[in-house]
Amino acid sequence: MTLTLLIGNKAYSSWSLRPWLLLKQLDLPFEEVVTPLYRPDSKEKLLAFSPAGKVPALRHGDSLVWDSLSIIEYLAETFPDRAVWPRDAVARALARSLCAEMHSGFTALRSAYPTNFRRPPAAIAPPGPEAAADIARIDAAWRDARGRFGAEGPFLFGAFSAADAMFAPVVCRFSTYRLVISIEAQNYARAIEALPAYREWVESGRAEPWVLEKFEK
Ligand SMILES: N[C@@H](CCC(=O)N[C@@H](CS)C(=O)NCC(=O)O)C(=O)O
Repeated sequence: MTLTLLIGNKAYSSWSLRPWLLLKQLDLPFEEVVTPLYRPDSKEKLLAFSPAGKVPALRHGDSLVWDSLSIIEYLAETFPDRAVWPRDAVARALARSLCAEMHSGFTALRSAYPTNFRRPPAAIAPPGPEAAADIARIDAAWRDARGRFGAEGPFLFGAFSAADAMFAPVVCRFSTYRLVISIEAQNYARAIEALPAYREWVESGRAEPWVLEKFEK
């Protein structure tokens, strides 16, 4: 059964990157449908695929799943032989908590530093107190997961997991805007950036013809 993933512009769509990167890392073949966002016909195209009218969305046979976290859980359930979550229960509880925290939070960081894979790295305005608190919390969360569960590899829980997929767009924000993070967080970010799949996403985003001014401030 074919997996078909609906995604937005690779240059800007942080939510789309998450399931895309996870599918690649799990070595699950899939077809991608790229729909450029915020154009006059975008909504109609998104709604033709998913009733939520947003990316990402995944079609798999009769199943349609939307929202990056739901897609992650669907993949974990449908492909139990693939390591979507850490095998250890304590690590898995932390991984799920971090994913939920990322999914529903860090709004100050997100709005001050939009994901933009095309933008040449350069510092812009320094973070205000709320964005600085978001950055500090993410840095601490990464160090905590790596310190407790990361001994077997370079990722948050050693081997690549859903938690890394969820935080991958933050790696882009930290690098693009040259935000100050700890050496441990920098090393983790370098491990994500070294992934061939992550590189593939970045290159594809840079090659896209669409420019969205609201993400280019
Ligand atoms: N929480 C959702 C967020 C989905 C979302 O807001 N996607 C944005 C782009 S990254 C979108 O589809 N925007 C297009 C629109 O609203 O028309 C998820 O994780 O999938």
